[in-house]
Amino acid sequence: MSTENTTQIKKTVPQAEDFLPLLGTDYVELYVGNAKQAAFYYQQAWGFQPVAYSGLESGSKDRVSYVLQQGKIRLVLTSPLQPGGEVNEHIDKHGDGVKVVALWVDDARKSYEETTKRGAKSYFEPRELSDEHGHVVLSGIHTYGETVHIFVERKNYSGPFLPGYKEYKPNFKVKDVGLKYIDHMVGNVGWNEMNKWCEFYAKVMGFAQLVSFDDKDISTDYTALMSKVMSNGNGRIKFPINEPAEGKKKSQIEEYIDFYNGAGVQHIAVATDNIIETVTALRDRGVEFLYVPEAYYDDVLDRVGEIDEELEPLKELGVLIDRDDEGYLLQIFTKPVLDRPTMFFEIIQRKGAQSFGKGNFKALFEAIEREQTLRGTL
Ligand code: TYF
Ligand code: FE
Repeated sequence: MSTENTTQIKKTVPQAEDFLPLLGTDYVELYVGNAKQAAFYYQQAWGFQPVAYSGLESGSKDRVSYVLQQGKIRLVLTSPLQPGGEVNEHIDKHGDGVKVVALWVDDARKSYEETTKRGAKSYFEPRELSDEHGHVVLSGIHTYGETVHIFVERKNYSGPFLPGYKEYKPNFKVKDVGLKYIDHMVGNVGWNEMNKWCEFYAKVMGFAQLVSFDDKDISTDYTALMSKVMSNGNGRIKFPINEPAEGKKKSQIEEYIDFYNGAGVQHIAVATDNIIETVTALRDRGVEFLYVPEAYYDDVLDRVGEIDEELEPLKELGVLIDRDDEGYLLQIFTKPVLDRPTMFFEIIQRKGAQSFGKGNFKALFEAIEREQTLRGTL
């Protein structure tokens, strides 16, 4: 190729070429004490359907994993079958929690190269796995705490999940609750570590900070935390990062860090296109949500203006409402889904708004503080 030609090609390449194109979240894997019962919980309460399984019956002697799906959301629940080892150590230190945030890519080798050459710490080098359904390429890097990202290249694979997993279709089917995809996943990191991890996502993974009016500059009573939102190039992956801040009361982020023994995933926000139906179904099945005082609804419409939904059911369920210049959003938060006050879920319905609910922080953080008071950790 002539130099002239090369120059021409370079000129046509967009300036900020995405060196890590991400197609979406591939799966989220939790290490848990009892995967069978956790799977039952996500099935019965959350409406996830089992799709694949790996364990003794499929030749895995030391660990068992259940793969559950709803909409585009894939959850993997993994437990150890033997003493010792990585999974036990993770559970011993953190309790149940997210180990892997897997990212769907076109090229897992390139994803590994591009990120490790920019400073990512390797979790494992690219490896190819195959079975009768084809092959996948996986690679992995570390992020905050003991959490990792695994790049999943599955364009040459048609099996139910990954090689090593068997299709798993129990006769028992539960009705889904209308969850569609993962909207964002939030990381809690240690004191003064937010910028370091935002820089990691910027430099190592090519993300940019979403400079919205959501930057939580924190010095009120309620919001003893700082947060920035990092997003990948096409906006499909959004990772807000929180750090604790000094406040009048103990930061909810510090409480998390204490109980999780370090940084980790704080909440998984899942999208629905009918939050009233989704939350009603979840509540009927026993999922517990943070309580919001009725007074929140007295003047909420003055703040957010007209909305398509009726206010009464939103108030009855405790759904929060916020607006930005692009539209509005509806959101609600569960109580922690584990005994430790660590991970929880957010249900979110976006009606144009691409922000994260800044207008709700006061009500939300007061609700969290009421729970902290009950735990005696405030
Ligand atoms: O993801 C977000 O930014 C919102 C708000 O501890 C939020 O869901 C921020 C911090 C937090 C809980 C919720
Ligand atoms: Fe959120």
